[in-house]
Amino acid sequence: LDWTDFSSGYEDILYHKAEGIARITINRPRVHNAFRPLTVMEMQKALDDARRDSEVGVIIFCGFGGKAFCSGGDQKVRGDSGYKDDKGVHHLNVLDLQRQIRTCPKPVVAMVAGYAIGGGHVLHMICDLTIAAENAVFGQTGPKVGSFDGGFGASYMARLVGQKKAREIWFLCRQYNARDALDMGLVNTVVPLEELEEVTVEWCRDMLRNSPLALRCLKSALNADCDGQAGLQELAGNATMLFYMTEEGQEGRNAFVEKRDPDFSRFGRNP
Ligand code: 1HA
Repeated sequence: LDWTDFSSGYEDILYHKAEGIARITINRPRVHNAFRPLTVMEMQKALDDARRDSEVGVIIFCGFGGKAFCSGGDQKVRGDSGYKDDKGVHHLNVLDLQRQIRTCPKPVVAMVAGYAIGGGHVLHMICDLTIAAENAVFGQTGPKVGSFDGGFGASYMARLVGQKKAREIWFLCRQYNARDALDMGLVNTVVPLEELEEVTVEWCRDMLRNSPLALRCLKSALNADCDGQAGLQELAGNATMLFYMTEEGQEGRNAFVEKRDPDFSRFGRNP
């Protein structure tokens, strides 16, 4: 793909777009792409841009270099109540990014080469699809390094792999290879590292050929099953959007703007 570079102004990430695909790359290979608060803020900003860009239909998350997708929170900037930014303020802002990925109405694909560990593992799980390279390594480390993600990191993991496996992954902090991950239902497919981007782009192109509105409604429907009232809000937001697209919905608006009573009489009542 002929990627156009939009990385200017970002320090910790690279941001590219091509043919309806946006690609957000964590660019901290010296620490296996661990994230600090700035990294997360930049990922949020790029994801927001990709969401608003009507030319973009799918978003890829990945890590720079073939060795790591993301190794979680940068333990070297971990303070006593969160991860420190340049001003010394403590953050757990990756939780906001997780919600942003889930509520993004466009599919988000994790393209995983190398380590997806700790908070980096949770990030790939949150994404709609995961394409893993054969060298991918998955696992949680929280109980080893004095952390845990009891939110999506626990409950959504259990939805993906079941309760027994989720407890094993969190309680033992083992590492799993790509084949294990595929068997557990943690990833969608495993491909040779050299083919990782090619296959990911192929999957993206398949989605781009399909109805964006159908994908949008399906994502919110699948979210709604897990996300309680917030999930229903998302799903219902799409119902409202569809209603706005109908003549029946538009009659209400027109009547108000034209200062007359609405006439809904021509709209049938389906059984
Ligand atoms: O749990 C949460 C949260 C929960 C709730 C709310 C918010 C949360 C936010 C974040 C997190 C977490 O992510 S906690 C889990 C944090 N991550 C980890 O515990 C993984 C730490 N890294 C490792 O275990 C290993 O590096 C590795 C299994 C991924 C790879 O091992 P390997 O191949 O032996 O490489 P290694 O030599 O360890 O790493 C290469 C360099 O990268 C080292 O740099 P050096 O010290 O030699 O200069 C290493 O320190 C650095 N590095 C790797 N991971 C991190 C890191 N530096 C800072 N933070 C890291 N996470």
